[in-house]
Amino acid sequence: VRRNLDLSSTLFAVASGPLPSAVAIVKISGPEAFPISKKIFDTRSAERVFKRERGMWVGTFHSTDGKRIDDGVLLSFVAPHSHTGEDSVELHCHGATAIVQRLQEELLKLGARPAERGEFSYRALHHGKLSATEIDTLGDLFHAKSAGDLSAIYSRRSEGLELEISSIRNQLIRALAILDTAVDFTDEYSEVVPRSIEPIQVAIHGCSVITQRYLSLKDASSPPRIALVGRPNAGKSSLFNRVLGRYRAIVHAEPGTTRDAVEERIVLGGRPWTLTDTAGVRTEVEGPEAEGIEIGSQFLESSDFWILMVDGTQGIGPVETDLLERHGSRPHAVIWNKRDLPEWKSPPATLGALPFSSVLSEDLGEFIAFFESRLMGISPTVEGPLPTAVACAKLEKVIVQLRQVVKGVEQETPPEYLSEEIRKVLRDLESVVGEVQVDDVLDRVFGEFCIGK
Ligand SMILES: Nc1nc2c(ncn2[C@@H]2O[C@H](COP(=O)(O)OP(=O)(O)OP(=O)(O)O)[C@@H](O)[C@H]2O)c(=O)[nH]1
Ligand SMILES: [Mg+2]
Repeated sequence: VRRNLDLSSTLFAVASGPLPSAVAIVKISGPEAFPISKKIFDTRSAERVFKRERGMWVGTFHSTDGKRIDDGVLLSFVAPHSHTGEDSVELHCHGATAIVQRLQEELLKLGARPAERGEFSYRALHHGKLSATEIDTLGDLFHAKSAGDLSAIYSRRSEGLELEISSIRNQLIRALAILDTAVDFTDEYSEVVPRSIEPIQVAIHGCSVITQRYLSLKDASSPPRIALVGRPNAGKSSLFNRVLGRYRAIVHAEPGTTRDAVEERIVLGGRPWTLTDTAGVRTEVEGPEAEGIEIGSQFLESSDFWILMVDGTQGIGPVETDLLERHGSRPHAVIWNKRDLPEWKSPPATLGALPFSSVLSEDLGEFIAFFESRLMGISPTVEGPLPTAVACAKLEKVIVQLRQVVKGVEQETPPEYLSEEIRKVLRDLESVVGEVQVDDVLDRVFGEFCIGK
C-alpha cells in the first residue's frame, strides 16, 4: 500500500458519485484552499467569504480567464473547523461531466493536486480531527449494507469482546502450564506435550468465531434468496416491479409472459436479498415456456424463502396445492393478489395470506411490513460483539501463530520453544482489545478508502 504522508500540498477530489449526477461535490483541502478558490469563484458577499468559521455562499464558478463554468454553492471551513483540520472548501456544482472536468482542470492549473485514496481521512487523523478508532469505524461503515450492520457497528462495545478474548487467554494459559511441565520432564515428551493441543485448538476456534463475525459484515457474496412463484398471470412480475420501484420484468395480460427467471437485489427488513421473478407454474406445457417453468422450480428449491402469488379472483387450484404440499414446510408466504377487482374473494383464513393489489399504491407499504416480520428469522445478522478491522487482522495473525504451535507439537519441537511462542501470542491477544493505534489504520486508509474520502 502506497502511503502518501505529504501534508504541504493542497488536495482536491470529486467526493460525490459517478457522473453525470444531479449535483457533484468537489472537495479542496490544504494551505492554498482559499486563495485557489477565490480565483475561480465569484460571489456578491466576496469580502466575507473565508472569514467565518464555516460559511455557505451562492455564486458563479469560472475559469481563471473569466469563462463561466457553472452557478453553484461554495462551502468554506476555516482551519481547524473542518473535516481535515485544514482550510477546506466544497464546491457544489451541477453534476455534468464537462463542468466537473473544467473545475478540476482549473484547480490543477492553480497548483492543487488530485487526492489519493484516503488522503482526506489521513489529514483528519494527522490533525487530530478523527481518532484511529473512528477511522476504523468509518472503514466498516463503508461495508454496511443493512440496518442490522449499522446497529452492529454503532453499538460496538469492547466489553463483550474482552470477555471472549479472556476466555481464549485462559485456554492458552492451560496450554502453557502443560508445556512448562514438559520442560521439567523432558523424557516424557510424547506423554505430556500433545495434551497442549486441545486447549490450543479451542483457542483457535474462539478466534475464528470472532473473525468470522467481521468477515460476514464485509462479505459481498450473494445475499439470501427469495423466489416469487405462482400460476401464469397471477401478478408475479407486477409485484417484482413494484418492489424494485421500476419496470424490470415484462408485465402482460397474456399468461406465460415471463420465460426466464429475472433476478434483482432488493432491501427488505433492513437486509439485502436477491428477489427472483420466475415463469408461471402450470401443470401441462411444452416448448420454451416449459423450460422457463423448469428454471422457476429450480429457483424455488434453492431459495431461502418463497412467495406464492395467487390471483385472488381465481383462488387456489391444483398448481398451488401441489406447490404448498411439496414446499410448504420451507419458509414461505402467500399473497392474495388483485384485491382491487370486484371478482376478488378473501383468502381462506388458514393460509395466513396477505390480501394485496399491485395496482393500489398503499399496498406496497403493507407488503413491506408483512415481510419484514417474516424474513427476520431467516436473515442472518451479526451475532455477538463485532471486532474492528484492526482487531480482526490481529486475530487472524494469532490463528496463524497458534497453528504453527500445533504443527510444532506434531514435529516434537522442544517445549520451551513452544511456550515462548504462546507467550508471544498472549501479548498479541492483549493488543486486540486495546486502543487502536494510528499505525494500525494507515494501510487501511490508504488501501481501502476511496478517493475523496
Ligand atoms: N387489476 C389488477 N391487475 C393486476 C394486478 N397484478 C397484476 N395484474 C395484471 O395481471 C396481468 C399479469 O400480470 P403479470 O405481473 O405479468 O403476471 P405474472 O404472474 O408475472 O405472469 P407470467 O409471467 O405469465 O407468469 C397483467 O395484465 C397485470 O397488469 C392487480 O393487483 N390488480
Ligand atoms: Mg411474469
